[in-house]
Amino acid sequence: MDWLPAAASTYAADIDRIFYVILAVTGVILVGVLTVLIYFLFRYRGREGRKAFYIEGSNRAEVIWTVIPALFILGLAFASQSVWPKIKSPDRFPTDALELHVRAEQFEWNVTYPGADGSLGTDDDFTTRNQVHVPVDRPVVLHMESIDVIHSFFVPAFRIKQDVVPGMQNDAWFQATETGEFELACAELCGLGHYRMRARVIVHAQDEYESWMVEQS
Ligand SMILES: [Cu+2]
Repeated sequence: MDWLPAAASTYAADIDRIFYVILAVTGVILVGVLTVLIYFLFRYRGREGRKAFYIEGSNRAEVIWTVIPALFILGLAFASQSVWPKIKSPDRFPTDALELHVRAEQFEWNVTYPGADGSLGTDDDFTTRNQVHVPVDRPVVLHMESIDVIHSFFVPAFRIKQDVVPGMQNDAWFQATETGEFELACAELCGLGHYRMRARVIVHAQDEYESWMVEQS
């Protein structure tokens, strides 16, 4: 459906599927509860000569309305098991990935690239500010740090959102499936300039990326 942002990463469709399942389950429950609520508002409205009466409560009803939602939540947890660990568990990150270092600070994203030698922490590393350049169809692992407060790395088109907590290294990965420009926004209210803590993610074709790298380093 096109009211979601473009789905431009390998796991975007998996995330969307879970989103729609949860939306359907909670949507049906919402409509059901509201329908009963509105019906009861009319059915039991105050009327002349009608006395209020006291309800003792029912253990059976309580067990039913506790167990059924609990089963739904367990079901959703199991249904998402094939997706969540694949995206979030560091031990399942792609191993052949391009590794970038991301330093978040009030109010910008600084991205360090490995340069021509392909490894971070060497002399030919270089950094861009509020721009993230990545190649298409290649996994990218982000090693992220914040130097001040909590920020959150959010690229809606890739369905990636990862908090970046000061004092920790927070890793995340994605693999873009489309070339073009996408928005990176900070998704954690991080101060007065939070609204302008955004960057462009530029997804290059593979060969174009190589030449961009060489140009920069
Ligand atoms: Cu921020």
